[in-house]
Amino acid sequence: MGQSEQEPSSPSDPRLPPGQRVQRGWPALHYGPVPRFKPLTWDLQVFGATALAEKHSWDFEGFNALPRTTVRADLHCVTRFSVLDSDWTGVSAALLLDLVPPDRDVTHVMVWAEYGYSANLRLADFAAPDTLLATHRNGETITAEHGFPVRLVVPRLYAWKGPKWVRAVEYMRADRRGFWEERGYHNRADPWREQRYSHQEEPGDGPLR
Ligand SMILES: Nc1nc2c(c(=O)[nH]1)N[C@H]1C(S)=C(S)[C@@H](COP(=O)(O)O)O[C@H]1N2
Ligand SMILES: [Mo]
Repeated sequence: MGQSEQEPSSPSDPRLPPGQRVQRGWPALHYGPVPRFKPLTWDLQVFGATALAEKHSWDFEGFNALPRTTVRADLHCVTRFSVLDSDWTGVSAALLLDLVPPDRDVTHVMVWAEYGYSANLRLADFAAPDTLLATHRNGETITAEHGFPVRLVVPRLYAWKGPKWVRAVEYMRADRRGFWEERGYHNRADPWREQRYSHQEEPGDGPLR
């Protein structure tokens, strides 16, 4: 659970949301096994309420041909460690929204990973300029345990909102809870407001349970 190598907390660091500590290195944290990458059958799909009412998919080669950007960002795990200053490179979620436009009444997306892991996001958080479908960190290809070939990075939210081993993005006309959001974690997950658990939710933060 990433308990090693925690630096003495420096609560004055303005990059640290409340209740977080700086983590050196990069622990791997996930539920279940690391999936094996199968290049011939791998695809990344966009489905649900697309503007054209058609599903879109890229194979591995097609996805890798998309233009990439790099953002420097921090990763905040709800278990209270933060990995600061990673340079993430990948396909920006905003570009994906341009390439496969959502229908005009789409409000949320569900990002799906191997084995059915999922995380729901408000469309505005998915469309944020620092949200990436990341393929590299600090110039190196992301390893299997960190989500190869593609993981979502949403720096403004707790890291469970960033599925590793992403396989699909579902456009939704209403909010629906993802994997951890169904299991007691906060629907919105803003670390700056310490939105850790679903019991903290206020009306409007999520769909009814
Ligand atoms: N597919 C999948 N993605 C996942 C998870 C998971 O269990 N499965 N865990 C999340 C959580 S809780 C965290 S903190 C980050 C950890 O990313 P890292 O292992 O690269 O540090 O991955 C997120 N993405
Ligand atoms: Mo986490």
